[in-house]
Amino acid sequence: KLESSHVLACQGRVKLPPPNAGQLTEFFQDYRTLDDIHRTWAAFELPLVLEITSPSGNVAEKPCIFLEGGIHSREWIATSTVLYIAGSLVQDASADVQSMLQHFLFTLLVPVNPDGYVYSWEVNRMWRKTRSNRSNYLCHGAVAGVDANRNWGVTFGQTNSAPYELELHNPCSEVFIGPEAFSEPETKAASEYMKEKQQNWRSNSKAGAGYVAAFIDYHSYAEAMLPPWAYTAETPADPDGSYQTSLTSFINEAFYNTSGRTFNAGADVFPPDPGTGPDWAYGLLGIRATMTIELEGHSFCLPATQIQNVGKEQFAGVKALAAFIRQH
Ligand code: ING
Ligand code: ZN
Repeated sequence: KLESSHVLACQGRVKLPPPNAGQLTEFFQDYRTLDDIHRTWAAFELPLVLEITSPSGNVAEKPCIFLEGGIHSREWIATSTVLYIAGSLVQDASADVQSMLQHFLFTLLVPVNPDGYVYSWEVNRMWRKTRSNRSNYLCHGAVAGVDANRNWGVTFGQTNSAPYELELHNPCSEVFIGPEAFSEPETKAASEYMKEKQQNWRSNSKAGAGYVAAFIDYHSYAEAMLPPWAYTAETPADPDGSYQTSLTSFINEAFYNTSGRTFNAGADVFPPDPGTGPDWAYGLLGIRATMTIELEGHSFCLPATQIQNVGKEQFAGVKALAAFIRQH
């Protein structure tokens, strides 16, 4: 359960007592996290990925659905939702989930930015960026951090807007791109995982190495599905563009059937942003089923009572994604 002090912290930069492991466990009980994740946060700067599949079939050959949440630390519902999906994958005994697990390997990276996540609990609820500490990139003498969703090696720092360019290079800005592409261990690790899988598949396709079939990066809060491109309002050329439009419509049907609402969808829903994860996954690795999903909320401080609703809605979306990939 979310403590009321944490809700209050949403209104400003309130210094909170650090959450202890017990509090976190209690908080996550609602969506069935794995205790190992807490130990991972405590022991490493980076989380390990969760790889979830069924024992039947050759795991190495299965196409991979890569889901990540919490690249921006204050977007707590993104972290909770990927954990909820992990819980559903291991606990849902229904035939469609079992069939999905026979066909796919699910890789879940959550939270992508664990020290930022802890910082948003302990010190500043509104912290968005990484916590990398570079003496030559400080903001008023303090850790500047990098916007990990501007730090991927695609269209890095590219913009037509002069004021936005200044922001992208300002360490105090919420969209600071960092000293170079993949300067952050978070983006480096996530991209290396996907790149390695894709390279093995290309060089080894006769042996049936699995490829990355889908990549979803969960954020909050806009209730939107954003397929490529993020760096421009344009949609990729067909057939990929119409594939992505059909995919978001199909997922929207699943959302509607579960939560009674649909999300805005399209490449033009947000103003252009360079250096984002989904643009890299599509542009560099050719993963067609790629998007950002902006979850529900009217603030970053969604009440804890919404954790399960959003989790259920998004798990329905993941099942639709898997079904769509198998059909097309
Ligand atoms: N929004 C996204 C951000 O990184 C976004 C918006 C999504 C931009 C996808 C580009 C691509 O700023 C949040 N809430 O972080
Ligand atoms: Zn975000």
